[in-house]
Amino acid sequence: MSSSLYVAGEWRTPHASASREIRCPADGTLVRTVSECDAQDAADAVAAASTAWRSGAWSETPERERGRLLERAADLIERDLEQYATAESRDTGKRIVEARLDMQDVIACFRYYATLAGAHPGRLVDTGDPHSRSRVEYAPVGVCSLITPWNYPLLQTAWKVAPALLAGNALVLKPSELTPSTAMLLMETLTEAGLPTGVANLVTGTGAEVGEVLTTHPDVDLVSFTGGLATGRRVMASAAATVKRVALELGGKNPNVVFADADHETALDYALTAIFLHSGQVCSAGARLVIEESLHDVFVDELVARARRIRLGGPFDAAAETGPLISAAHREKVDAYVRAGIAEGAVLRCGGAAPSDPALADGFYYLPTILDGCDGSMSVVHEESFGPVLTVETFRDEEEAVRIANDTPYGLAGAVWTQDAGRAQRVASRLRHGTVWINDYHPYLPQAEWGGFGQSGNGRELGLAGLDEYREARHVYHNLDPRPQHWFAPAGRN
Ligand code: TXE
Repeated sequence: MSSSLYVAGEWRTPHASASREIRCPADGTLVRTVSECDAQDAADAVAAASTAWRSGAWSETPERERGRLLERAADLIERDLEQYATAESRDTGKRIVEARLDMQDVIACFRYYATLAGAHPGRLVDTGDPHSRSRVEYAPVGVCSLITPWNYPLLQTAWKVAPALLAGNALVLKPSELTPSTAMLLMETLTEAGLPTGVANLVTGTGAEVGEVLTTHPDVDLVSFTGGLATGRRVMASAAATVKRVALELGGKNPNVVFADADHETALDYALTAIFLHSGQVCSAGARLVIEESLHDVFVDELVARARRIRLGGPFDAAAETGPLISAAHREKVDAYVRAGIAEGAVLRCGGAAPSDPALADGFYYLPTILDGCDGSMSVVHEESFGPVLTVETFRDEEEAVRIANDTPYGLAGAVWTQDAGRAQRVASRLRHGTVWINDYHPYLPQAEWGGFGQSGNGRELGLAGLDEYREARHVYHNLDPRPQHWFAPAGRN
């Protein structure tokens, strides 16, 4: 077993002797055994970050130099891309081609934040008075706890680490206990790129033990968390006692709205990738098909036919189109949502079970599933199953389409398909979701903000707002000609 506790620039032996086997969800093969760190290990990591932060070694490094380090990190990840992608595939079970794309997106994220170095230093403010000057400038927040999930392990890490470092913070990263490998590689990369000792630290372990310390420790100034809604609520409550800054990305239940005038072949094709990419383990997955009634029958029949043909397989199976779920427990959860949907009146059109193929028996696979005849009262429609499960709802007019699409406690992403440009814009501007696609699904850009309305979370990642999460605005007011004001009685007056 190699240590997975990276503190103050070295791989340390954790206090706890516990360990965890990381097994590939596609076939159960052992990937590696890592340390299951404890609360003391987490506190040590916070102490190291705090020391590095207070030393000023990074926070006082000019921002342009910090940007150059991000550039170097991007170059190194590019150099080691195959190693990163393989590690990510083995931890998550996702296809190697997808993992490679994820790594390209990681590189793009580091490069994007590198381009912001020195570009937004603050602004002068007009005081309206020639005898004063005023400016707003930015300071790092301090010590950041970055807590990430298992579906896009390094990508979601990059969205946090790159802006946190550009802004001059120190950090403690806690990856999902199921997928730590690429976070471990990242520590090596950042060190090789020249990051000062203690600025980036890594603790592997459970949310209950390590996560608890990272969200309550008084020396932590900010918590950025991506994960499930229930855990997000706990994180926010834990952080409240010391009024930490909190940024949450908590998934979604995203509507894919298809009008009858949409280009059918394209809408069909994208409806499949919207939900079945990475077996639905995508926070922005198009899990709710909201389709105009007149198009429903022909569209859903063809969707079902195509979903049945999707080929499941492991990361290195060139014929596979999508992979397994992350764990047995997660597959049970997904299946429970499907059962509940059927019990509440949904019609199972395909899937709804693990595949019978013996070649897939050692993995946590689940067949692409379509539930027809759904409505907003069903738990499978309003709660996130986070699996390859598509629910189908119908609408009769634009008003009803918008109402159904917004009928969710979440608000992360949604799409609208129509050839009527006016309608596309009208609907897009009424969707209460942080990302809206028109005649597309899934693209995102590092330079455009990502985040949710409603219970999909608060704060934003990516874009300039994604940097602002990690910096404090400070207003500096300079009186150029200070004189007594005599608001209160001057000295000597009775
Ligand atoms: O995630 P958790 P889980 C959703 C999806 C999924 C559900 C549960 O619906 O089915 O969440 O998945 C850490 N304090 N998403 O249970 O628990 C944990 O160790 C601090 C959506 O796997 O949210 C991990 O590092 N941290 C999502 C991280 O939180 C704690 C991606 C996420 O785990 C903690 C993944 C605690 N008390 C799941 N408890 C998205 N938004 O993309 C756990 N953690």
